[in-house]
Amino acid sequence: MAEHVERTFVAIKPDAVKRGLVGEIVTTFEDAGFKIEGMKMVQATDQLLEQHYEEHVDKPFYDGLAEYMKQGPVVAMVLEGVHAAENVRKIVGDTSARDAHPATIRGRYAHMSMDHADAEGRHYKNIIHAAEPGEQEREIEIWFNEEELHEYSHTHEEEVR
Ligand code: FUP
Repeated sequence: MAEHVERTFVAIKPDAVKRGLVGEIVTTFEDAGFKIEGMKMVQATDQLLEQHYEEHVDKPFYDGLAEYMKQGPVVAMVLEGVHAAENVRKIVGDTSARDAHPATIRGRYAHMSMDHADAEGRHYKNIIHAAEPGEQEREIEIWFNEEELHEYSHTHEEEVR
């Protein structure tokens, strides 16, 4: 892989799957030129989520987060591109839809805030997860086996990158 080309991990969360947003979200990443190296539907388990959210496992919101992530299947993806982790998070937008730019995935499909979720006693749902830079290989290993990831030549490698 060229110096700046990397893989990153994305999970389309159960609320987005239930809302029928999978196609739009996948299209958004394809339109930006990312190569899909792996994609599958997964019912998350407690064990998988404890590994994935190891930095949040002891926080007060963790139980609600885990319930939310188990309320239906997620679509797990590995995307490859230039500065992929950073660029995918830019497209995903701020954690809270209230703060997310309306051109981002979180800003386009929600207008929710953590304050409102807290006031209503609900867990905050934010459509999608994208790995922070430096975390992506750890997360890919949790969600995928290497044989589920595919190497092939993408048109963007020749025409756009
Ligand atoms: P992000 O990197 O944008 O996915 O956000 P974080 O890693 O900070 O948070 C992970 C998940 O925990 C988010 F989807 C939202 C949730 N969360 C809460 O529900 N409450 C909080 O106070 C912080 C995060």
